[in-house]
Amino acid sequence: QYGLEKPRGYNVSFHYNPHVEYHHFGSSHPMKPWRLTLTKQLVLAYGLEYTMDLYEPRPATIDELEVFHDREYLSFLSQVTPQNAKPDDPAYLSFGFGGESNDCPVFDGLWNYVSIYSGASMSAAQNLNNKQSDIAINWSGGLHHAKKNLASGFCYINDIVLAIQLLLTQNQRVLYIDIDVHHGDGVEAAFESTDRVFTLSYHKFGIDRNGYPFFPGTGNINEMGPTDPANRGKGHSLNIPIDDGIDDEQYKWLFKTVTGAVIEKYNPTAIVLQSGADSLGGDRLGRFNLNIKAHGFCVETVKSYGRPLLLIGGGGYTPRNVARTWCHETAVCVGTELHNELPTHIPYIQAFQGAENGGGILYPDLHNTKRHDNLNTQDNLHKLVTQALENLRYVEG
Ligand code: TV1
Ligand code: CA
Ligand code: ZN
Repeated sequence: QYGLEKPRGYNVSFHYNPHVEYHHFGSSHPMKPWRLTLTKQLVLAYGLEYTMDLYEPRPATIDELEVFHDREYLSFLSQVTPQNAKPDDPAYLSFGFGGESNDCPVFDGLWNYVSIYSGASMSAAQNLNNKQSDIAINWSGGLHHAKKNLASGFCYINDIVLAIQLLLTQNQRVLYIDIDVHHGDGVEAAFESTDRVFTLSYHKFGIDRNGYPFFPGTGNINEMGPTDPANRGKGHSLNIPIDDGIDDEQYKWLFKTVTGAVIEKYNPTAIVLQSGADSLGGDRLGRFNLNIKAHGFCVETVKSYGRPLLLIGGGGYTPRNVARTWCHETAVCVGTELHNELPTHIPYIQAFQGAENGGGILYPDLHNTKRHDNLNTQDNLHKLVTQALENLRYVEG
């Protein structure tokens, strides 16, 4: 059933509601929904819309979101506005809003924003369920930190958990893979008590010079889910902690070796890949040194296993490179190669032009923007892989 190269290529669907673009977290906030406008413009400029089925999904309803989130949290989230918000209301802070970091601000249209990106992930999962698509894409989703009653790390609703819940109605085992530079803690926690979902996250892990852990501070190699031997979910999480500055060859080897072992052992019938673009070199919040094609290699690798695939976005804080990467990965899904010279007639072309913006090409060398020395030695990475493979002992295919 799996692994056979399909002669006609893959049916790819693109789930996107353009209203998501017009939301603003606040002027200095690193999360910029208009990176999705840039992504869409590149996808259109390369003509990729003719190679996929396009969907404009409706927003999710509060009842649909309640499959994962608590009712009290949802009713607060659906009613709070910048005008009526009371930062001294105990509910406000306890649900994760505002606070000192202001990672999760209350902004205009917040409820609209969260129900749009969630609706798109659910629409993508439904397309896989009814076999209309082999690969379904939602670049506006991937908000992996949200908990059932807590906003965290720019994430309010966990669209990934909701999509996986839908996939579980048709699949015995779903594999979740997360290449965002941050640990996919919310998805891991949501499925910690089941063996029907395996979560695998690659991320920066460690304490900074200033003594703060890299957000969210979890995801060391020894964190494999619950330790209670009676818990079905024991050992069904794998975390790959990585240090600053990892390069293309190291990451590709690490990803291929570990992901390959997990897929072969767990044998999932569907895969969800969170393709956060903050693992790229030069990302405003990231620490890695990956180029676009090395990031895309992860999509190629997962695609090559031929299982139904839900591909979603996530982090990514240098918008022009987020757009380049997700456009490239859309092309990887449909199986075409894109020319390096960007089409010049596209809106927002200035965002990609000039030496500091990547010189008008699709694949600029992001090593040139490197701000982080590579602290990963071959020896460390080999030990990490050995430990990772050992951690798979609880998995029965
Ligand atoms: C408002 C304005 C909020 C400017 C937040 C960077 C800002 C950050 C801001 C920021 C920022 C974080 C923490 C600190 C925990 C807090 C989408 C001890 C310039 C999936 C979320 C990172 C990543 C949260 C989300 C992190 C994702 N980094 N400027 N906030 N406290 N929060 O460290 O995984 O990509 O940075
Ligand atoms: Ca990750
Ligand atoms: Zn991230």
